[in-house]
Amino acid sequence: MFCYQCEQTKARKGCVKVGVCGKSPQVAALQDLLVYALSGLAMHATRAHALGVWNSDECDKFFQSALFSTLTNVNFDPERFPAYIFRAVQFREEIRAALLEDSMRTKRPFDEKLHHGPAVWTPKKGFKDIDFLESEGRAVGVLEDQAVFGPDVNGVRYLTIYGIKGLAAYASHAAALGEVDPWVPKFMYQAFDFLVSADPDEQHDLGANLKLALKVGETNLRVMELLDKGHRRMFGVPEPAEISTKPVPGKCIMISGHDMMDLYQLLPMAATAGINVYTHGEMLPAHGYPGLRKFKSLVGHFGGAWQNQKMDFALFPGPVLASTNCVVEPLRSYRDRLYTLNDTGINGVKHLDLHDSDQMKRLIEHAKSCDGFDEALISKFDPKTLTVGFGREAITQHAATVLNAVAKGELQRVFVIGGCDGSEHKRNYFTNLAKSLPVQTLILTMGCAKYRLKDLNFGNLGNTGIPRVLDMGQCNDSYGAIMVAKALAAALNTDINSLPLSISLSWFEQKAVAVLLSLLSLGVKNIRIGPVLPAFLTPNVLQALKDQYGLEPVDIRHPEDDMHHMMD
Ligand code: FSO
Ligand code: SF4
Repeated sequence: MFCYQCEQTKARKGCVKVGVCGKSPQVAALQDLLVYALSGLAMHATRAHALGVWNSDECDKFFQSALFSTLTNVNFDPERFPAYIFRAVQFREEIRAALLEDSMRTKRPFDEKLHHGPAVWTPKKGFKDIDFLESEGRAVGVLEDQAVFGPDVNGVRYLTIYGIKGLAAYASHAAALGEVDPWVPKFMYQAFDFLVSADPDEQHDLGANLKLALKVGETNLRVMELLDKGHRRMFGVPEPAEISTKPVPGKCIMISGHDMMDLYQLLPMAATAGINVYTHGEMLPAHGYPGLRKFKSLVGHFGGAWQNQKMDFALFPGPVLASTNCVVEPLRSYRDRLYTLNDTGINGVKHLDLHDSDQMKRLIEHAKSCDGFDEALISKFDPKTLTVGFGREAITQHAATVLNAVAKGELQRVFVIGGCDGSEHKRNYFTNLAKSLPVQTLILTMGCAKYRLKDLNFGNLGNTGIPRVLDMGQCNDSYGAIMVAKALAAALNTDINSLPLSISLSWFEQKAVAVLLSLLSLGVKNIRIGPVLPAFLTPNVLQALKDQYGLEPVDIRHPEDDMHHMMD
């Protein structure tokens, strides 16, 4: 195996024996093969769309969901991948039939490029032989591409692929909320088509590849806009709210991940059954939405960021649902209480469909059979209060106060500290950076990176009554931060890069890659990224990004130096 798609990759080069995340070589090969099969589908879809001879919402949805299954910490179950691969080939053949029919009818020549590689790949031994699929997958990964394109161009190709994976994940969340834009999957097909079938000169051109990567960022902006719209339409505008982490007595279920629709599905059923629901990790921002808070069954939040799940899930006295990333191989102590949903999967762990009433009944029975919280257990926890819900609306409501604070010198700079969290000690950098900031600063957080600051008290900004740390929500709510920055720039009659605003991006996986590309596509400069740089970007490519966008690595050992540079 060779995988270097996330920040924790082995020795900052690539996982080769087994993933640091726990991904097996078999799953790595099956995921590579799935991406290969999807690129064959994309080649056909691009041509069929251009000719107007095929369109399928179902295929668009499948394409996004299949890509989502290959993100870091989503699906570790080898048994799930043959079905994804089969479906990708099945859709490809459906589109091929439409293209052939069109060619016969119109006498338009059938594209030669559709006679090779992923356009025609079918497993000789069928789709059920996992070992055979694994051997096929081993021949179509990063290293095989690198032999063709060289490290620089290949790095940018994978920047695009990982960005599209993040984009696909966000598009899946948006689709769950009923928000789709057909332009988005069309772009994804075209991007994969470029990667596998553009003319060789273009495929090897670093500039053309960088342009495509930025287009991924631009498309991701649209997807984050859809998500923002969907969340508000379904659950209302987020409002600041304080949540105690003190559990309450009673039987319980916990839900982690990003998919608020899963929580929305769960809450009424839990309410009817008298089961309390807790959020975990990236579900915390749910408490800011009026349309979710209205359910009495949503009683609180338990635990910290995704990387604490082994401890948090083990302590939780009820079933735990992993709606999306990040889920990891469970401990034996809670394995039988864990359920995966949607595209998440763990070998041997129950997979649940929240829309299946029989499965839901069994989940509720399971919760009733678990211990739940009682006073003795509750007394073992040290409760904290978390504040969420500072969406773009809550912040822009205070725009006049903020601008006044700028004029009075009470506010010198706004820092965005957002993105992912992770277990590495070096991620303390983001805590230390925040601690080093002068009191005349505001800090906007989003994503699970917020957990790095949750135990600290930063007080208020001068006499404004505005807390210095404002949590804007999930990682996709970086869209809201962009809207706030645009509003501030408009009010001050300037552009985003001239604002007293610094961005420190804590990246871990492919959603963060998509967000970074979105920021670059807007021309945002001088972003600092860490704790370490993506292994797939070579020194030459990083230099190009530094020259063009001022992209800098964080200085892990000297957050104060970074603070001074940014304040200057
Ligand atoms: Fe975190 Fe995981 Fe939201 Fe990521 S839970 S690390 S960027 O998946 O998606 O912030
Ligand atoms: Fe390694 Fe990350 Fe790939 Fe897992 S997802 S195998 S940790 S690079």
